[in-house]
Amino acid sequence: MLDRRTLLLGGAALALSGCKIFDSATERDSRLRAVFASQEGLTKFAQRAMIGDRLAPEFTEADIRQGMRPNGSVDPASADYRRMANTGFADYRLTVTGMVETPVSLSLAELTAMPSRTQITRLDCVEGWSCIAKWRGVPLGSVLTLAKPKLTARYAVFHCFDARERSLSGEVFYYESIDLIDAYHPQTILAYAMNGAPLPVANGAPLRLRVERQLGYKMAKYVHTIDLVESFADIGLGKGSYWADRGYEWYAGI
Ligand SMILES: Nc1nc2c(c(=O)[nH]1)N[C@H]1C(S)=C(S)[C@@H](COP(=O)(O)O)O[C@H]1N2
Ligand SMILES: [Mo]
Repeated sequence: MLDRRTLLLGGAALALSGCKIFDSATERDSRLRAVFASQEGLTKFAQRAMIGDRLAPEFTEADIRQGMRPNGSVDPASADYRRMANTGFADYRLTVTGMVETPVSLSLAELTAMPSRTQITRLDCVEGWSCIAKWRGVPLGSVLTLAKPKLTARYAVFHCFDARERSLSGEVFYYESIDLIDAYHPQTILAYAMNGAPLPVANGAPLRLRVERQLGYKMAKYVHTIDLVESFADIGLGKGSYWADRGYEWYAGI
């Protein structure tokens, strides 16, 4: 039978092994320690340990029961975006920059010519609803590989065309970020088609991220630039995303 002493010893042993993880992490990389030590780091670490490389569930055509409910921005107002939308995004380019060996700029034609992945997946919004749709796009990993991320790059930051609000220092544009583990996950794609048709403006045309093991707000719509960074401390309010800057979790695992 467990007595109080055994419990205490067990607790001490657990605490010790916990410290050991932190200490060896400290020796290797002090930033890693900071991540583990934070509450969010613990949540992310635990979720990662449980999901591993698992795929998010995929569905069948019969599971697509309704249109894809648009949420957040549905029609970016910037002049640049309006002009592009009016010409079928013929002069759209995706820029991949930052900590890469070869910055690249790709047209929609170039993106759609790359090998694609199609997946029927669900978007779960933090507001409590979800929608299933069929997405087709280019694996984000293939696009990053073209740009050759430097070894020190840790996050992909997605910059979007839609301003969500106006602050004293100007317009505040939507942005998101994921780490390179999620970026190279096989279901992480830059989608340009939805339910067999070009991606509608309301759902993020011409290109939006699908990162299937996280909540809807991670799936940046209207992406124009992917910036590879070592830290997102200097971007926006420093939390790695428009919504993380406003109190939501950066790692929104489901
Ligand atoms: N650029 C941009 N991306 C965005 C948003 C946004 O307002 N702007 N809203 C997010 C939220 S909260 C959700 S739930 C999904 C909604 O995607 P949908 O419009 O295709 O349903 O987009 C996400 N991506
Ligand atoms: Mo959302």
